Amino acid sequence: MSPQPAWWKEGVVYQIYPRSFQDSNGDGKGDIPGIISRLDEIAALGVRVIWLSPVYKSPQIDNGYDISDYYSIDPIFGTMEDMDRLISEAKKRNIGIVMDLVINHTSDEHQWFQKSRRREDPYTDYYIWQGLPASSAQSKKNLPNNWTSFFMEDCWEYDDLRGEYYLHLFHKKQPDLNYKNPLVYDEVKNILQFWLDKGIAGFRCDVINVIWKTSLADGKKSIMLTGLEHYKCQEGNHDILQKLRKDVLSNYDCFTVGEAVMINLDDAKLLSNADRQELDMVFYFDHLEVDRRFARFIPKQFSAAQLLHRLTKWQQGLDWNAIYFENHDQTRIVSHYGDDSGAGERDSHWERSAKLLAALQITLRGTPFVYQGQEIGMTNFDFSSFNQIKDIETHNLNRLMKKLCFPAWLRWKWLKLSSRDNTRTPFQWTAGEGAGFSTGQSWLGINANHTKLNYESQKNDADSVLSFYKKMINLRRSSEVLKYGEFKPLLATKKLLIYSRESVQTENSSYKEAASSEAYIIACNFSGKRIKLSGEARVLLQGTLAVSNIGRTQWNTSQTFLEAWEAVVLRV
Ligand code: ISL
Repeated sequence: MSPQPAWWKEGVVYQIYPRSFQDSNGDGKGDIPGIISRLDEIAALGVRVIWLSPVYKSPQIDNGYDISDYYSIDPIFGTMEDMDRLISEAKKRNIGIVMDLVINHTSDEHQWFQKSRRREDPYTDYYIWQGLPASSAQSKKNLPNNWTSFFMEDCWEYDDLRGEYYLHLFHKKQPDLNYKNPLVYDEVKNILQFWLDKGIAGFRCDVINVIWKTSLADGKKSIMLTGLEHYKCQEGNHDILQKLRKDVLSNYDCFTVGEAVMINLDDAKLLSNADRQELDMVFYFDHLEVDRRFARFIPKQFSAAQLLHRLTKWQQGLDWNAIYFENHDQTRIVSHYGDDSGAGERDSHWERSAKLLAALQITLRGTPFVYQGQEIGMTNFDFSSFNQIKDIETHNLNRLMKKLCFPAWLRWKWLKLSSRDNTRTPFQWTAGEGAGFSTGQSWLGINANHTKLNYESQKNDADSVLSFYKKMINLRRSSEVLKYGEFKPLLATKKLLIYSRESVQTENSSYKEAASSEAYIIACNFSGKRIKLSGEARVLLQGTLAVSNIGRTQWNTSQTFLEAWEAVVLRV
């Protein structure tokens, strides 16, 4: 069934992590005036929406995902006037602004929490408070239950003033809101209305599938997230999302994309399929964990066949997908699924694999989300020790692994690969001092490869990674089939995957008959070596060359191999 057209399905979304994008006042942290100064560059990429990671007032314990006031901008990022200017200046370039909605928890410095711990009505039950457990049997640590947090700690913090424990699924300075309290729901409604009335284009909803805790009973012991079964995708959670849609979101021309942790396909359908009237899209993690165990923390072998298998599940399983390869919690895709050797050099495995991953992402079915720096092929950080890392999750995981007697070399090897700081290093605008990001001391280390890998050296280079992203985004914009056509897996091996995008046909017309209408075949070689094409692959790869990432000018249908890290997009 072909998806209902919508503007947010047609455009590309560009995610900005304000702290690392562009600093305008030399304090070493990016800010809103810095983003405004780069709107023309963003518009030149052909994006239709900017997703802004949090800029609200915050103690910045978790870089803004700990909000102390939803109605004001944190001074490190600027003022509300700056925010209004960003929304209007972006609109002039036909770019909508999507805000990050972090409502599973607030900062413990939010006035709601300060009043709640003092039992000041009506805030007394705005959070999830528990007295000391009746019998210590409940939890050997004498905590209300045995739940473990996303940041590898216990989930309960005792508050002396209140004389009770409060729940925090993330850091102890991020207490969870109590959605069983209708006043909390009203507060959230007001936040949505405030920002939508400012003319924003929608919300990216942070961990939006864990906000309703059905019970606080002990969870089944598990290596990660003990207790998850009591708060993941609960009925109450779906009710809240349907109410927010009916009460607020449906009154505006906007869209929502929800980050949904630990979900399977059925969970995603309930959260985002059109007939559910909840979210418009969800971010799942499955497609980025092909070569990982335990979320993204422990590496294992990559397989192109496994990747195609997982992509196919979601591509064909959901009404509409949110297609992302990077964000501020993940690692750089060229270092993850590609090969970042020769970073910044022409026709290196870095350049080829960065372009291959662009061709793959932009030709999948769904709304593409491009993360800042991905469009120039930024790589994982080049840190050499833990003290260069700022991310609380990485430090907590290191502490836990140390307690479990993991040797230092192994802890560094695994955490270097998975740390969230890999995508948080400052944007590499130039080869110069501070990479054109800041004239001050940047809050996080700048990758030394910025001398060769930077926006400035790519912007006027027709064969750069940046130009390739622009080409792919343009191709998608001009193609109904790349936007709305169905996705079909055709062939996959350990290193090679081939799939097609074709206009939605009724079931009784075979593939060949459909040749009359526009269709594309995409083939990607995920290895640093030339691979021989099987007979079956050669039969499939019939068509005229639309895009090549290695400078081919035509596709010879008798082609018998793909070069190292080669991708071809053929029009059939
Ligand atoms: O990526 C993760 C799991 O693989 C976790 O790092 C992440 O904590 C989880 O996806 C939730 O992320 C969101 O909420 C967190 C915040 O730290 C993340 O930056 C945000 O994306 C708490 O608000």
